[in-house]
Amino acid sequence: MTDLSALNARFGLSGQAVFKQGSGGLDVVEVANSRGSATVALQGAQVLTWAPRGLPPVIWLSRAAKFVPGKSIRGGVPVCWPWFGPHATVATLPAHGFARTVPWEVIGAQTLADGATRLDFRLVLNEAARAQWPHATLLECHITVGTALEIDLVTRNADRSAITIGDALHTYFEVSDIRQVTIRGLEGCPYLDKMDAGKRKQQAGPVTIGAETDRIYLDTGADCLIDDPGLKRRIRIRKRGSHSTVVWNPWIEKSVKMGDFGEDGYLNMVCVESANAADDVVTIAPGGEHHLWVRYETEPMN
Ligand code: TA6
Repeated sequence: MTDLSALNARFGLSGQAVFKQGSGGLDVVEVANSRGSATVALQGAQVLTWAPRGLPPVIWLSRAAKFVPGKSIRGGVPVCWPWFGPHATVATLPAHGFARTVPWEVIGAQTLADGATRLDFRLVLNEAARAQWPHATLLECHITVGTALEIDLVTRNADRSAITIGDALHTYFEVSDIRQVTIRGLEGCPYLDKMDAGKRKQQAGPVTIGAETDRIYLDTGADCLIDDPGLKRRIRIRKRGSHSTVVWNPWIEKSVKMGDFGEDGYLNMVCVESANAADDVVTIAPGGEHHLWVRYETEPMN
């Protein structure tokens, strides 16, 4: 049980960042400043919501999301670590790793000069996590909430041997209608099509979505743009330290089967995930570190 009063005494920022108990008893920190607002769950250091001040939400959170300690939350920015997708050899281990379903420690909170709020979290590997990942590895997540949302996921190898990780910021973006949306920046990229037995293909033109879509674009460091004519806005996704971009929408059948998308939830979301997946997994030398960094911003689309 988290001591919320102690957290607020140590890291609360009056009028800007307040730690409180959220849905399902999951502790969250609510951020509101002159430039934007967000909610972050301490489980998984998971951004659940974000909106620049005076603008509609940019991050999608399912209306049917389940908030159960130890279970993944549908929406927001789940942190996938230390592997992406199914575990390479042990099928019983959780998809996308364990980082998103364990409590993280708060290690910092500050107001930046431009009025944005920065929150710092650290994942301390508990016994269950070390059983799945027997390496001396430190993981931090630094989240900056303002008119942009910045997330820096930092893996440090404190072991005596190299480690290889897959990771992702598995971000759910809010859109007016997925059928009207265009995703640019991946033109010409090779991708693994998980809807076609993982076959390797090449992207021709911008990405549009009219059915279940699950693609791992490889060897791409490019920014992506989500053009949303319905909301007359473009979401710009900048990234560093990510060699893969995953595009996912479950469409109708899969979203109903998953049970936590809500009625037609699939229509209002698209995942564009900055990742290191499949061929792009990252090896970190002893003493080394790897940053997976993203910056999300919106701009009007005329
Ligand atoms: O990133 C796409 C994906 O790997 C899909 O295959 C689908 O499984 C999605 O992640 C959601 O996974 P989750 O474990 O959060 O239900």
